Amino acid sequence: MYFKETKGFPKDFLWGSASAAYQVEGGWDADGKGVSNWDKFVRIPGKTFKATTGDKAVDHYHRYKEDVKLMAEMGLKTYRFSIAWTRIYPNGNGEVNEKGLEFYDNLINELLKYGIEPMVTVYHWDMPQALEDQYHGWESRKIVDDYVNYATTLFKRYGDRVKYWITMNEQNIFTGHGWLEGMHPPGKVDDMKTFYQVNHHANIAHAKSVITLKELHPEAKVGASFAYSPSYAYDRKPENAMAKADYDDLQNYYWMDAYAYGRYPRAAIQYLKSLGCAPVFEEGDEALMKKAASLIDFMGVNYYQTCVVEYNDINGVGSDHTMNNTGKKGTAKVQGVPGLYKKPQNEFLPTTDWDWTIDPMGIRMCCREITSRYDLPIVISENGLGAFDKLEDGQIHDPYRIDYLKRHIEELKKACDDGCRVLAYCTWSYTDLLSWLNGYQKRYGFVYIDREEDENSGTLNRYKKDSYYWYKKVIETNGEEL
Ligand code: BGP
Repeated sequence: MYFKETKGFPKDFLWGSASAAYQVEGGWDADGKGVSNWDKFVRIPGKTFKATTGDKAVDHYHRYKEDVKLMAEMGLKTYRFSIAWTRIYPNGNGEVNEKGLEFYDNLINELLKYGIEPMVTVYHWDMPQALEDQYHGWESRKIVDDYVNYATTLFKRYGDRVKYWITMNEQNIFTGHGWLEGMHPPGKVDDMKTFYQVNHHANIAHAKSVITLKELHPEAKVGASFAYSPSYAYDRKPENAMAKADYDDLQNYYWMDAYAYGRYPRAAIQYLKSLGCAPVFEEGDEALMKKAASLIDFMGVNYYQTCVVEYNDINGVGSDHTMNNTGKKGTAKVQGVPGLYKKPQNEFLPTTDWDWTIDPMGIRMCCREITSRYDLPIVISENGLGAFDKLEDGQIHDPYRIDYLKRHIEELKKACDDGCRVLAYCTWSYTDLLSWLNGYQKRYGFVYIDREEDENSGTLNRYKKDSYYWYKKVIETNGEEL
């Protein structure tokens, strides 16, 4: 039926929670796993908060049964997790590692045992280092075949049990942090031309894998997860409204249009051409992107915050390649693109300790925009609050997290009432885990994990936070009781 007849969350709504392999698994060299770009990057001094690594992470690799049991007790409907490419193909291509495949067989079977729908992210940033060494990873078109080969292995092995697939996690973030900000591997700065080419390779890898998945499993549901920050024009000054249009074309539609329409926004390409940075297409790319766009089933949205956009003249602020990674509130600086826009703080909204704007209504705006522009179903694949939590007498009182999630879910419910077809809501994250650049002190989970930045501290024991019991109720009542 085209129009929804019910209000609130649909009956079969997937209440979920999410993680990523590098952030939870640990076992970084266990059972034949290869070295990833992140295994290497975290060892470069100064790259991560207090030099934290995912070597051990929260040891999900060895404790997945305990973690899944906690999910089952909570009543979780779906668990979104990613697969480590290096467990499947230690060298990125070549020999497949059966032990790695088995780990995810076991995890998937464990989830299904409790009726939890597995939602698999094919790529959540941990690329085999061997591919970096062979041909500079995403910079080379060669990665397309290796990615598709890896993805196809997953589709064939798990496609009988996994219905929901996410090809890429936050392509905009891993490429932006990797080639413009120097904060993620390969740590390059302001390399605009490569940044756009890398994105094009990722789009082709995504497109080919979507097409392959649908050939193998036509009933599968697939999309990509985009880090979506809707924007507000600073004020009603026309030049600020135009700055917003530039921002949206270059920062939001550039990715979402690629997934949903199979093309890049025209104004963005014109701008990139003027800088000599437009991506180079191979013959057939356009058709591939269009075909994949016609096949995707949903737009995946990782929603954390909105932003304000103001015109920024040609001599204005650029990016100083920093962000608040310490949790010292108020240390983030205004960043921008000279000649286009800058992003001042929104004085109407509070922020987290890491200076991320808290804007529950933004999640409704994401849904409305996607519904109007693409008319696609939506999977909220991440949403959550990073905070300092305290374990006291085996308990963690996190009313701030409950409040954050409650207000976002209220707005999401309104989006459903507005007619948006929202299929799932995954909080970030299920257990506490490694924050890529912020160590273990920035916590997101419903389940507290006893560990600090230091590899040898903490028992890694699991504790349910207050928010765990709260979300259980939310699931039980299908979002009626918040
Ligand atoms: C998203 C990533 C996640 C996760 C989350 C929180 O961008 O997909 O992997 O890390 O953000 O971010 P952070 O850990 O920086 O607080």
